[in-house]
This record gives sequence, structure tokens and C-alpha cells, in this order.
Amino acid sequence: MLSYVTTNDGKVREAESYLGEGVSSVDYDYPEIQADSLERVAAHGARDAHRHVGGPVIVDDAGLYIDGFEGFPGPYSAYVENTLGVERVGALAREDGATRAAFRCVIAYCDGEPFDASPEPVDTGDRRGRDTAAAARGSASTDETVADGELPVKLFVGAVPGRIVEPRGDGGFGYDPIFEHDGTTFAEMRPEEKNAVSHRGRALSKFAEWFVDR
Ligand code: ITT
Repeated sequence: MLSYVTTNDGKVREAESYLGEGVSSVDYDYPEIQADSLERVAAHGARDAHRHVGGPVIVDDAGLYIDGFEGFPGPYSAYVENTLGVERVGALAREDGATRAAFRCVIAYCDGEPFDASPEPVDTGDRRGRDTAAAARGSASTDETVADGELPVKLFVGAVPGRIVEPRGDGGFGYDPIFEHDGTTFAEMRPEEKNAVSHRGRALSKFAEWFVDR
């Protein structure tokens, strides 16, 4: 059985509504490394979660990227939500006229077994891709180079563009009330409606298509 590993009930509601039966959610707080990309955080988390759970797992790392703030808070979204808070992030962006934004979600899958690397750089990013990138720069930086024997992880990315607005709606979670897509905030949508357009829905859809064949 596939486990969706997260401490976030909002994510579980969306994943259940998308993936249905056959997936169980596991409430485990895998360590989130400090990194400047969701891909690295998710890949690291998936390896740890697989070791903890023992079977096939997915973890989901997501963030809000505000264009005018050069993508901030991005991978730091959880920290910023817990410190500044969603309403202040929204107010700062609106005051600055920095309302163009996007949500990104990275689903990382790990079952401990090897699989063929995909030619897409994002899918190999935490294995061969990163080695190659480091080699190309002539860098031997150990935090970017994957150690031999590291568990393979496959990544699926989804993104959705939107606008930062005054908070509206009481559904969803996190930054949903201040994120509007096509005139509706994510907090005004039911989970199925959000899944149909969201970063998470898009990443889950790519994952589901691939997982059916595995
Ligand atoms: P897990 O890591 O245990 O899955 P988390 O809540 O820490 O749960 P993330 O690190 O992925 O999850 O979340 C980063 C931040 O982005 C956090 O503040 C979330 O509330 C927010 N976030 C993630 N997905 C979101 C979504 O679909 N809508 C609104 N906010 C979201």
C-alpha cells in the first residue's frame, strides 16, 4: 500500500480526494532540510519517510512563489507562515504591488527500489543530474553531490499561476485565502475544485499516471 506521508491534514484531504482508496496517509514529521529548492527538501524527506514507513511512500513539499519578491517565500513558506503569518505576507505583497504569484508542489516518490532515470532533469535532479551539474561547475560540493548508494527518488512537479488578494474564503489551508486563481481564491474552492487546477492536483496527476505502470 502506498503511504502519503505528511503532518498536514489539508494536504491529506486533497490527496484522498484525488487518489482515493489504495493510499493511506501516515502522520510522520520527516526532517525538512534547509534548502533553496522544494525538490531537494522533498527528495530528502521521501528517503527518510521510506526508511520510517518501510513501503512505498510519497511526500509533498509545496510553497508560494511571489514574482515581485523573487520567488520568496518559496521553500521557506512554512517558516514564513509560522512567523510573519499569511495575512501579513498578503498585505506586504499588495502594498508593494507584487501580486503576481504561483504555487509549486513537488511530489517525491521512494520505494527503495531502483527505476530507470527519466531524461527530464527534474526527475534525475537528486541523483545523476545533480552530480552532472556539480561536475560541470568543477565543484565537488558534497551537499549537492549524491552519495553512492543513495535511495532513488522520483519527482513530479506541479505549478499554478495566480494573484495575491485580500483574504477570502474559509476552506483550504495555509496561503489559500490570499491566493486567487481565475477569480476565485483556493480557500473558496472545495477540495475537488482546487485539485482540478492546483499545483498539488497537477503534481498528483503526473504521479498517478506514472504509478499506474509501476
Ligand atoms: P508536511 O511537510 O508535513 O507535509 P507542511 O504543512 O509543513 O506539511 P509544506 O512544508 O509543504 O507542508 O508547506 C509549506 C508551506 O506552504 C506551509 O506553510 C503550508 O501551509 C503552505 N502550503 C503548502 N501547500 C499549500 C496549499 O496547497 N495551499 C496553501 N498553502 C499551502
